[in-house]
Amino acid sequence: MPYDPANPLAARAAEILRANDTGALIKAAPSLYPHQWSWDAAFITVGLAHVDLDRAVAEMRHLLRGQWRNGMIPQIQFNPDVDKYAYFPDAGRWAVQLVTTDAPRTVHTSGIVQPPVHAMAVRQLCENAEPERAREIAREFFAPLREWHRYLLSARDPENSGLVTIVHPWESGMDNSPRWDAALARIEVPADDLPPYTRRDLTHVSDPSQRPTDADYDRYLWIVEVLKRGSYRVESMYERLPFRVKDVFFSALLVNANESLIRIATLADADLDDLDLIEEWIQRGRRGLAESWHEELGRCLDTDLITGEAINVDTIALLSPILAGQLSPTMRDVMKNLWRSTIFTGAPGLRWPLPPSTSTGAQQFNPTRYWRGPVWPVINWLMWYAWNRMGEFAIADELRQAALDQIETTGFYEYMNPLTGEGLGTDRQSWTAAAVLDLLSVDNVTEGSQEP
Ligand code: 2M8
Repeated sequence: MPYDPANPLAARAAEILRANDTGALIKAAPSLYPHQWSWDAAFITVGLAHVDLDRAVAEMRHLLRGQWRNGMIPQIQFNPDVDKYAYFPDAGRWAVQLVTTDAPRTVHTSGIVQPPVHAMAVRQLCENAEPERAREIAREFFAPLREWHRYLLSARDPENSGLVTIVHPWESGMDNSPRWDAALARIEVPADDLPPYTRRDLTHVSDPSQRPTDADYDRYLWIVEVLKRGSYRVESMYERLPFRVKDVFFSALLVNANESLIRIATLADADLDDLDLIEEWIQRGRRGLAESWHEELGRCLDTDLITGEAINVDTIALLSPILAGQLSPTMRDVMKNLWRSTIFTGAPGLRWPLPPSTSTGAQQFNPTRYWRGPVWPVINWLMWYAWNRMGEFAIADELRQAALDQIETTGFYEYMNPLTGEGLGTDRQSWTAAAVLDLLSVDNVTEGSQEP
């Protein structure tokens, strides 16, 4: 279904993206996030592809200006037009150009990553384009995406496990999820060695209880310091890094992204060697996820590499297998039951049957604090996309309806209280708008989403 400006929700979503567009990049949010974030840009591309394909292509092209020579697509590309005090840590704090020649010379970026949803976005661009234009788009983006995935499967997987190691909670995209509590709590911040700083997020979100704590912020900044002192060369300081986790959600998204990359490679007439390589990455990823499955618990879990222990917390990451897809019939049932159980959409007291970022029954559940309970519209979108891809249309349709109702009632917030439906964080968040645009184009996604 093409974008319909007569639909008020769609028109409002498109207007939010236009308002957040600086002409060069689309800010993740009007003031809390005034730069280009990596996975936000990919989600934005997915939604914008319905409204203005060329602008969506340009968004992805802009993001890739920030790609490092080692293939890494950084978490943030800084907007040169905003005041350096608008967001912290700013480009000066990351200082990537001072410490590594891998970073681009003229574009300022941070020095870590975010989840790899970019190939999925480029695949969406191709699916929304006429055949010749689709081939052009595939040819433009194939090699940079292949190098990005190669980076993740080499520098971030020295064990050859098929699972990606994240070295900072920000890399997971779910900054202060309780998944990271124990690993983070272990980090001792040497007070005399952490350069002073002022948080900026609290000037935009009036209630500090919706954001991470100061103690966690110190740890976030300390890991940045360690990475900077090691010139952001994760491979060479791997064993010394204070935070090292095999992230199943990230790794499942990489499997999904590699499947999209196969499609892009085919359209781009890539070499057979490339196709074989990507196929091998997919198999490796699936093996890694299978090994993260704890039969006795019935769960797919992250592993803290420093202790060697599995991280057993009831968060949205338990649903990672559905992102990778191709589940056995048994596993498919396990995931469907989990989705409908009281851990997720069947939890008592939910305003809508939408999955809380941390289960309402978990001891760490907090309905208003960042990634510790609220519902995230962009995660609803991702889950909808995954269920559709698996051919589970009943679940997907129910989810779509609830996700759209939520936004229609609450607004285009960054996250919502799962119990009251109250909008939290920033309003007019770009990826929330993008999710709405794609949710409103059902026939497009449903038809094109059989398992690869
Ligand atoms: C949040 O993260 C940034 C750091 O990357 C922050 O808290 O300042 C997360 O929700 C992340 O997933 C998201 O990409 C970013 C921008 O929307 O905000």
